[in-house]
Amino acid sequence: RSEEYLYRVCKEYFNVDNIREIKELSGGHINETYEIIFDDCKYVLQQLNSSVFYSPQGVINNTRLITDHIRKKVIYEGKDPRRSVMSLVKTRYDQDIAIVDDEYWRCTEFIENGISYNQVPNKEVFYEIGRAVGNFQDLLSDFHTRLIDDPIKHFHDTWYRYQGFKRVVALDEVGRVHECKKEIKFINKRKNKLNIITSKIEAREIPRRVTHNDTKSSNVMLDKDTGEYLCLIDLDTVMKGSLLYDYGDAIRFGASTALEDETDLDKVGIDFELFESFTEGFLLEMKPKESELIENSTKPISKEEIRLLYEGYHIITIELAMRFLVDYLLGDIYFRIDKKRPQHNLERARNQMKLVTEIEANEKKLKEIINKILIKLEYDPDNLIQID
Ligand code: GN1
Ligand code: MG
Repeated sequence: RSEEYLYRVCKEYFNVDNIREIKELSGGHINETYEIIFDDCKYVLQQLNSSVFYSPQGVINNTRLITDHIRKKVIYEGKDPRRSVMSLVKTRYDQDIAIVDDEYWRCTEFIENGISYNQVPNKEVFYEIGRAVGNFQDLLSDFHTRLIDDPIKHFHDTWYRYQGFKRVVALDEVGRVHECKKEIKFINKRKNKLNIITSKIEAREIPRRVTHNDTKSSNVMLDKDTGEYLCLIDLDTVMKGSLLYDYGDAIRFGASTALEDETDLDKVGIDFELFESFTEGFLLEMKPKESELIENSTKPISKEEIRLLYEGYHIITIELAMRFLVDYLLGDIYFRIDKKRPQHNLERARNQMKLVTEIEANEKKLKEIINKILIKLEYDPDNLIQID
């Protein structure tokens, strides 16, 4: 990005004469992000990738609605709204988005003294992250699903993605299928699992909720001093979905013993202590509080959802393996890759497949941990998962 261009974007929002520094923030696989530093404050400026989000304006409208809703609630709860919810900054012309040379930019307030983790350092941190994810669900439980658009169609529609995967394999557009025979077989072998959650949503056996859909630990802000959770960031994928995927995706990423693109597969496994602490934080927040006895049907987690928590973790991990593999087979057009690693997406796919194998080998153990937490949190015994 040229400095000249970035300044033109900034000009939509600020008096650029006062900018001290513009720093690029790396980390995300999709959007481009910068920190804009002034003498006494900071902002986060982000380009919305319009080949991923077909309607950036739709994304930003969702963010506006959701953050306004959450802001009212956190103020009511006596929390600091500048830190307990992401805040969009308006342009000079009072818009939530700036369009500069046909590119879409969005600006948010920098959250002071916050921290987020690419790798979870200990169980206390992951417990708080679990609470943050559960609390986000709680804050949005009374937000009507019809008020928001789907910024990406069929995002966690694992079954639909599988149909796409089969087409990509059949077409073999960039001639990489022969390198990935084993990986393709791995996905095909699990095909029957892939529609478990989506079909239950369709059948209304589990609720369609407003969910975050990208609950990586790096998208959760905690207070740097106290360690307590502040809020979820990266709200681009907030849309209708299942909380099982929010639960599963957070654990997939955060309770793995290695990073998502680690190539030494012996290092990739499940950190059971982290699995347990996240589950506890999450289920604590998902439990109905005494004061709000259930009028709102989607409020507390349902028995059927509890029964499927393990599947949420298992299926989202297969989904990510499949998504990385598909992108490799298409010639790396979606996820940003490290230029020095031509097989980066294939490496990510293999990493996730190793994790899937570990999850499957430990199904019973994982379900037992979930049950242990349900008992500890005094959930109705009726909710315990049957283990066979
Ligand atoms: C992408 O952009 P980032 O890194 O927050 C992706 C997620 C994946 C994640 C895997 C819009 O998220 O779905 O889980 O990479 N976001 C989109 O690390 O596709
Ligand atoms: Mg994201």
